[in-house]
Amino acid sequence: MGKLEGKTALIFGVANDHSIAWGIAQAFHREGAKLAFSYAMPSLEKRVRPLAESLGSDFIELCDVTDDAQLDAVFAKAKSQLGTIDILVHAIAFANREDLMGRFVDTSREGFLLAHDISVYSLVALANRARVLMPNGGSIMTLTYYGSQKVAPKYNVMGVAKAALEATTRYLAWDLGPENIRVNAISAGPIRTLAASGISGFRDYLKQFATIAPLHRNVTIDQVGEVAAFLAGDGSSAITGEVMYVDNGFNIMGLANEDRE
Ligand code: NAD
Ligand code: 0WE
Repeated sequence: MGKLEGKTALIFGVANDHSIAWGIAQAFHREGAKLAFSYAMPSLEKRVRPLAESLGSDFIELCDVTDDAQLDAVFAKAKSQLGTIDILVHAIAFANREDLMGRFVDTSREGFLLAHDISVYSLVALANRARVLMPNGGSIMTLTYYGSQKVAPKYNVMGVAKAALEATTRYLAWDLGPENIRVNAISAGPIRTLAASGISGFRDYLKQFATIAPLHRNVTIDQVGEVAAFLAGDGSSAITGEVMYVDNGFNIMGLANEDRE
């Protein structure tokens, strides 16, 4: 029997079959969860619908997380169509492309607020709507990156937003603990997804990562999915407010050793 049998998951952040959220959805499906999906823009429906349907899902709703009315609509639909949920996945980030090049010091107020609205506040907005659909407790998770802790050149305003996202994870864990809702973050190593494809030099970034990481390879969306399934399930019932690294050990390193291998 699957670890997530009898559980329902609402997943935000599938754009295509490279998305980390898609790796998570597939892992949840293998463990027997019922799945529901939300996508950001009308143009994504043609990609997301067939993917969702391939895992037996018929809940596929539009929601731009910057719009409270769309947030309310998707949760109203979830209440009527799903009843209660057990798992919420937040795999959403966005910053203006020009803020992911050049210098952080040049970030505009508008760019800073946009990155934080979409990449951080959205977790609060989703959690507060999800918790009322979780009368039996639940598991909420988000995706973060090590650029929150240490400077990753060009990650810039996203690094600052990820630091806020990780703090948000902890404050939500404290607030929702009494409702038996756990809130955790997965800090994934770099993966070539739609969000990464716009980044110049990402190839070298992946190569450098695999050189430095103790396991000397890159991370896959399936590997992130397996950890997400663990965080979603009862096996992690004592874990909340945590940032779990799924990065082949990259984050433990202080100095690189270019000679090894
Ligand atoms: P992705 O492009 O597949 O997913 C990002 C998602 O955010 C997309 O589905 C996009 O539609 C959605 N999104 C953007 N603006 C939105 C809005 N206003 N409303 C609703 N949805 C919106 O890329 P991904 O790499 O799978 O990213 C998922 C998460 O993983 C992000 O939080 C990202 O920061 C994080 N992450 C990525 C990597 C990496 O290297 N790819 C590493 C660590 C963490
Ligand atoms: O979180 C991310 C990427 C998030 C992201 C990506 C884009 C590209 C296209 C947010 N907004 C946008 N806006 C766009 O217009 N990652 C962890 C992947 C990533 O992005 C980087 C990285 C890594 C790793 C950017 C610079 C340096 C490293």
